[in-house]
Amino acid sequence: MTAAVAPALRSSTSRPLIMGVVNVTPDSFSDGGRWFEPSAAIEHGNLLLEQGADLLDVGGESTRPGAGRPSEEEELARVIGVVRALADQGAQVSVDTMRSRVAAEALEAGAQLINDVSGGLADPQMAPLVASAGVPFVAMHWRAHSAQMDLEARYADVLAEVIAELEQRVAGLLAAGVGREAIILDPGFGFSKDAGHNWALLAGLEQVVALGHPVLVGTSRKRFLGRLDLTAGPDAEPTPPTERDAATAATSLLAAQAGAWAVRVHDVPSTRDALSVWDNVRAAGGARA
Ligand code: PMM
Repeated sequence: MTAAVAPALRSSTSRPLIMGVVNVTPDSFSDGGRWFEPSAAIEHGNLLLEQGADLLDVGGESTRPGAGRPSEEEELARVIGVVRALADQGAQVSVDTMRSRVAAEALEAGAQLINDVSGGLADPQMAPLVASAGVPFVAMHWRAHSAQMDLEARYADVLAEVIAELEQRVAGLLAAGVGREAIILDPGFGFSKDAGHNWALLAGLEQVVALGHPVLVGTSRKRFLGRLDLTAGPDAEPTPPTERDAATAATSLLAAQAGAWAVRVHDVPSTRDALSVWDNVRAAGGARA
């Protein structure tokens, strides 16, 4: 079956879509369990929509470096009710999971997109599920689960290797029957990448976009944005995650400039404003031409 990126998931404006993060986890690095209760998660999702999110990414597994994995039952218990409640209210919902069963149940509950940080590598049943469901699928660049991911942050040329590994993922997904148009790519900021790798990927983002798939960018509140002074050395105290939203907004603007399809963020207003700046400058430039 040939899948397609649902028209509703396309940007109606020239700017990238804003994917608001709803982490239903007790231990995410970025918002540390604040929305762990389902009612709090649903309320938070609604707030993100009011603030201008185009879609919501609901996840029940923390992928912070070193994190352990919840059981499948635990992950289902965390996310399905939240997905259903938000989808029932008319929100476009993405489920952030590496497990095909969680993805399948989330689709039944109303999710419209599967966001798999492993790109289908963690669960061999994920690609067949995506192929038969015909839904858009985010394939992120990934090398290992959280417990080992920092050990895999070794590259001779991070941009070239991430692009080559994303191309391999696309080939694997196509071989499993996933439609080319269903595949959204993500370079996987912070996943088996140190700060230098993340900056290099951001600098080369246009080359990821040039692969011809919609590109999702998830830099929000990540470690490298907590250490902006590159002269300060690796032992400098990073700023807390919740104080990284201005830096995140700057990366959202760079993502827009590189042609990204969507940005995945925790704080919607700051990114919305940054993208409006980009949109307005583009419109003014276009009007002059
Ligand atoms: N980052 C996190 C979780 N899910 N999904 C995609 N596609 N891209 C990302 O960069 C990404 C993701 C980790 O961040 P969080 O713990 O704040 O959700």
